[in-house]
Amino acid sequence: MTTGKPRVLATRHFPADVEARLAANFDALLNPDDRIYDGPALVKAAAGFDGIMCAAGDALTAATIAALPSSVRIIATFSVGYEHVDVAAAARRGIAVSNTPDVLTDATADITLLCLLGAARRAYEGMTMLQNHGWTGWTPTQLMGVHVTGKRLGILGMGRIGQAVADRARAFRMQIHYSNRTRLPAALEKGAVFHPDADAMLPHCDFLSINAPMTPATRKWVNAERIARLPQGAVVVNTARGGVVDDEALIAALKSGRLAAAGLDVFDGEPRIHAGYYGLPNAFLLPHMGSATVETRNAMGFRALDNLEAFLLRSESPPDLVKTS
Ligand code: 8YV
Repeated sequence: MTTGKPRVLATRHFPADVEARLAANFDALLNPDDRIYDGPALVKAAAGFDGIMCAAGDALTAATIAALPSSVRIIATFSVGYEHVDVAAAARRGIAVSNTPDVLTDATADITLLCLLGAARRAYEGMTMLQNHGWTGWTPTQLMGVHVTGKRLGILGMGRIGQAVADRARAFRMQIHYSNRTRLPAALEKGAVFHPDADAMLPHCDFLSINAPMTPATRKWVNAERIARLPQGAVVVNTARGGVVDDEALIAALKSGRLAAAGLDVFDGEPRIHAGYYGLPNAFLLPHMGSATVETRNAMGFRALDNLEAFLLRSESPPDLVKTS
């Protein structure tokens, strides 16, 4: 039965309030079992749909987008990152692409500090000791970690999330260094030291936080050569995209003690993460939880819907239209 409303295919099971609004405003096909569509399955499922609401992890490659039915006019991703959508291929088909900026900035910055502190203060080792009944008592030298307050934090990628990380780190009196394509105005820089050359920033980073998107230029950016430029015993934090880190190099540096610790929320090829991370005591690892609060996931869903509604219900440009670079 057709409702006369535009048709939207949801590739994932989204939060209840988001699905309720999706179902109220569109003729929506939900995915209550959260079955993952591969490319061919997505192409098949999208027949007759006007829009697709997808998420990171859905591989909307050039080939998949080229094969989408002509009914599809918009792909709205439930994420700020959109490296999983071939935007140029979508543009060639005249398909609009939108993302969800702003609404996950705070949650992601919060989890960056969790990773930074968890790594520096050996939270994983402490929790494991306790949970394994291995704590025989306090000792003066037990689980001594890296002091955070007053240290230098280098941020690669000073966009919305990088700036929110810097704001939080200032509460720890950290000295902020950053590298970004463009220098921020003084009001946003707030005294942070700008490094036009990201490599030149590395010797100043007791802590390095990756907050840059995944692009061909950032792929495996944290490699053996760059790790060698960091101070001995530095801590690396990544809450952006796993592909920005060369896992082999990071794991080797964690094993050798060249780096004191790493705090990671994202992984290349997730959820099949590099086996070398398992059992590494100085790796504080989370399963891509940066935006995982009820408030944030609802806000992401509503933001994706704002875009679908503007485009499909009101024939307006989606407010968060992703532009081809
Ligand atoms: C999301 C993210 O949860 O929005 C992003 O880019 O990395 C995550 O926080 C995920 O991508 C959902 O699609």
